[in-house]
Amino acid sequence: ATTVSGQAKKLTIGLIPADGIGKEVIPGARQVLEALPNIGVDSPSFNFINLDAGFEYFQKNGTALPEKTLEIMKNECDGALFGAVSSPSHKVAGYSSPIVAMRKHLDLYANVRPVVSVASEKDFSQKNVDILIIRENTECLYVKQERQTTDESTGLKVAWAERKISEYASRRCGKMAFEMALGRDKFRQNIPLEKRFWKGKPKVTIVHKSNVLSITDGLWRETVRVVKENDHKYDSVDMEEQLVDSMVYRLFREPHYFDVVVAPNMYGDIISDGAAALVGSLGVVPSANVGDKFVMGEPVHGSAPDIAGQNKANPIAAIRSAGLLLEHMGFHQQALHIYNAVDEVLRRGEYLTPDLGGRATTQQVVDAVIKLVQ
Ligand code: GGG
Repeated sequence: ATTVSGQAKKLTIGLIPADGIGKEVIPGARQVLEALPNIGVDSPSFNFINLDAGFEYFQKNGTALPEKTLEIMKNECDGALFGAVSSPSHKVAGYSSPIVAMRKHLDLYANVRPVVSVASEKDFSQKNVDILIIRENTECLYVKQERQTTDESTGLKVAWAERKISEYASRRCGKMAFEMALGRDKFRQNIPLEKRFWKGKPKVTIVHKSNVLSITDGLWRETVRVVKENDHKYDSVDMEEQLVDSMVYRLFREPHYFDVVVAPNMYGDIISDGAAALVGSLGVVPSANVGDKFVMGEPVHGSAPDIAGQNKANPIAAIRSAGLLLEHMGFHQQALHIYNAVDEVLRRGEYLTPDLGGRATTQQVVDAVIKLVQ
């Protein structure tokens, strides 16, 4: 769907705000994309298509992910931005998480989650954290093969969940981790050494629990290791492993120890929410769901029903996710422009939402970013 008129590419972006604060932060991210000036010859312009999904949509229409949303994304969009979904914690007949389904249908096999410190006037972030978490995005326990039986001896219920780890998915996720470790290293070479958060060789940490789950996590660990061992291209990247429990401990004690972290779906989900606490709030951590043919930006935070509709939600994670979307579509300069504007707003500390100790509204933060982007 990318068209070229003169020098400018027109990108069609699907917007799926979904539930809760998704409806506030995704329009904010859209405004920032619309405000991007022409930078370089490749500067894109945008065409947006609003698309439905989510639990609120399910309650009105009986489906959480209409066919039409998937079809438009596949056939008309160059990329997408997703907000947040509030799946209930109990089983609801006919309901299934739309974000889990979208990642699967669009084959968005890696969820890329940068967690980076910002030196701010306000003291909300640990210093010198620069971690890229890569979460496998299509399998693990999130294949949702659950069932319930009754224990014959006690007559009590037993719940089971099947976990899938495939060599195919582990390999491509591992490859993504080593490629990104090389990419980050190349990018850092342009930053003076004293200003780099990470000063050493690039490093990939493989997260697993194969001392207990020797078949599933064992396959994950071995497959990711082999990605490096079989390709000299990755000789300059250090590789190490952490059991997921010690990984969490170390993440909180020594966040500077990590560069790229690659994890199966559920460990990656949990670790990245935890890591957000190191840099101020879940409200600042973005992600991109990346496949070979499609990218979907998505803030790491959820739908936050407690603050939804109050113009209080932090739009930074969604704005950075729009930047990540552009980055993974090859528009590096434009992405950097967004990241720099966001970092400056955080650094100045004048417009911060309540999660970062401020009083600014969602729209005030969006406006502050736009002022620096234009
Ligand atoms: N943007 C991330 C998000 O919505 N997180 C909440 C979450 O993980 N939801 C899963 C679901 O509700 O299905």
